[in-house]
Amino acid sequence: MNTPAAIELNLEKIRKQFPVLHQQVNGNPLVYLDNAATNQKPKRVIDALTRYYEHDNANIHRGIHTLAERATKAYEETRHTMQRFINAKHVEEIIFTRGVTESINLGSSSYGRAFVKAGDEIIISGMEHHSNIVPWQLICEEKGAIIKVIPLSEVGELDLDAYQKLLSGKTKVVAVNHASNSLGSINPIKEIIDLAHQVGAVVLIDGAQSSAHLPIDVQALDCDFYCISSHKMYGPTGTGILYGKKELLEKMPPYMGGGEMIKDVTFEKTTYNDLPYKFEAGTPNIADVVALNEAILFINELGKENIANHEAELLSYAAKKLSSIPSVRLIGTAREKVSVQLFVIDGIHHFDIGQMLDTRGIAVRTGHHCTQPLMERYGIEGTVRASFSVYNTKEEIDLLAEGVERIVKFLK
Ligand code: C6P
Repeated sequence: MNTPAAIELNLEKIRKQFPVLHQQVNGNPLVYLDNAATNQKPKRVIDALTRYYEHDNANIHRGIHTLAERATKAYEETRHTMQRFINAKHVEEIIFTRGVTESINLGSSSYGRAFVKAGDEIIISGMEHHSNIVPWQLICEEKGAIIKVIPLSEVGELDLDAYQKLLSGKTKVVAVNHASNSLGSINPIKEIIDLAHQVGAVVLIDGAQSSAHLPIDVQALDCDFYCISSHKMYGPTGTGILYGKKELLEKMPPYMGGGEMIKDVTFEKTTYNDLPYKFEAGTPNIADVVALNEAILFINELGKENIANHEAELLSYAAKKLSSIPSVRLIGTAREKVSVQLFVIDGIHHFDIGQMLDTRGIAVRTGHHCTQPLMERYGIEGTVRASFSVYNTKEEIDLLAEGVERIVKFLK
């Protein structure tokens, strides 16, 4: 893994690499604070997409002509870069998907179909995204298995004592996020994984909110599955990966049938391709996978530690500024967090806040953030969410705080 020395990031230089940031929205310079939904793309990623379509476009793993070979090479190069990015032992442990949602569905459906049976238990946490709840409910419904939920404290930290009590010989799978898209909490996944392994359960980690911010070493973590979306780490939409331990993936049945995932087809019987192709049926999202390579290199060159340090500074600055505004209430104040901050203003609907901020060019997310059970835990319907990325500045947070202050003054 590439770990450049700790450096102060040159924000001006970084911002120049993101064309989308340099525009006016509703007559104001864009302040993009919706990075947990999807972050923006540096020019090198956009250029890689164009370059691919202008020079190399062909289907992969099929043709023997020059373009097909170039396209295949570029696609497979991203697999190798991703292998190094998460320190996977084998390159065939990296399966390209459409993103975390598909990665979790692939994992839950294929592993679940083969190994989950009636009466088994699947543990998730109270701060999961719907993508890490519903796929497990589907498999539980099909198999007669049961979901158990790890509770969390008021500040947004998982209750590990309660987790230990939930674990038993019946636990087949533990599925939790590395970092919460709503609360920002970074979960102690190494401890969660080790405890699950003690009862023989496999562990799937939803890495949607960690891949751009936290170091990931799947071998050190010893997780069984790890899911990543490209578009949350400066890469294109529509692609991502499922990492799975080779010995597990080999035992799992295919998720989808079609071209590419087969060795031999007759009307009587089909034999399946080797990993990773067994799980990559059909023509994949070649161009976006190719451009994802540039996004990983972008992160590596800046250094995740440097990115994380900058974002941590932004987060604590934002938390301080927002909490000093009368009637603003922060939700999610765990000790370890990625750069996501939820807040509500008592008496003002979050949609109104979002809309009024948009008139000032400030993009935030409002609503339940695809975590309805979590909102229920806090007795609220939704919140405003500001989430920060490597290109954000303290000046932008000042604009957010000023906007919120005005809304409070205007509406109260
Ligand atoms: N969260 C957000 O605004 P996809 O959409 O498949 O790339 O990722 C789904 C997903 C799964 N888990 C977590 C923790 C996530 O944050 C997300 C996506 C976005 O918070 C869009 S809902």
